[in-house]
Amino acid sequence: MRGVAFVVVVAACGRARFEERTFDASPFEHIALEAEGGQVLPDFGIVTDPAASGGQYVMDMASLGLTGHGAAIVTFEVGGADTRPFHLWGRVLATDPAGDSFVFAIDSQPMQAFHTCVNGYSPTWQWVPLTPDHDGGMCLDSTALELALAPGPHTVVLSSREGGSSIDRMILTDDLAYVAAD
Ligand SMILES: [Ca+2]
Repeated sequence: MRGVAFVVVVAACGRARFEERTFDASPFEHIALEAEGGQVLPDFGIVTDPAASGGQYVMDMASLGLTGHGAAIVTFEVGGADTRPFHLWGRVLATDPAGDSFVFAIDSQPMQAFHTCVNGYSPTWQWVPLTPDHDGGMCLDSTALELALAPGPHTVVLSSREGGSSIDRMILTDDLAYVAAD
């Protein structure tokens, strides 16, 4: 039977947040993060939605089109003893091409586009992997990007690329066959 543990992490800004980890017999590590669980800087904002995990999600509140302000910053910790590949999944709302991407970075690694349209558009929440940004943002490739993560603390930064883009929750997993779903 699968269970979850909640680790309280006190961020530098003084806000407590919850990092959820599985602790069943699975050899894999899954780290689930609420997008609204860390720092949210304008023009990003927190929106209430009963269909969102935790009842809230983060939206880029900037005007539609390419923008440059705002961020959601969430810290997490990788366990284990070795650097290994992870996939990142996001629970996103991608209704149309006007608001379907963020800029994404982990730690000091190069920033890249996170296209939330790689599984198509939908009026409801869907899970999508972070993918390599090699198709010019045309959302043609839904192959998950491998992120090499060492044990220890890390920071995810989502910043503005297209106003209206929305994200609810993220899962980092070293189970490279895992497909996130509700
Ligand atoms: Ca959420």
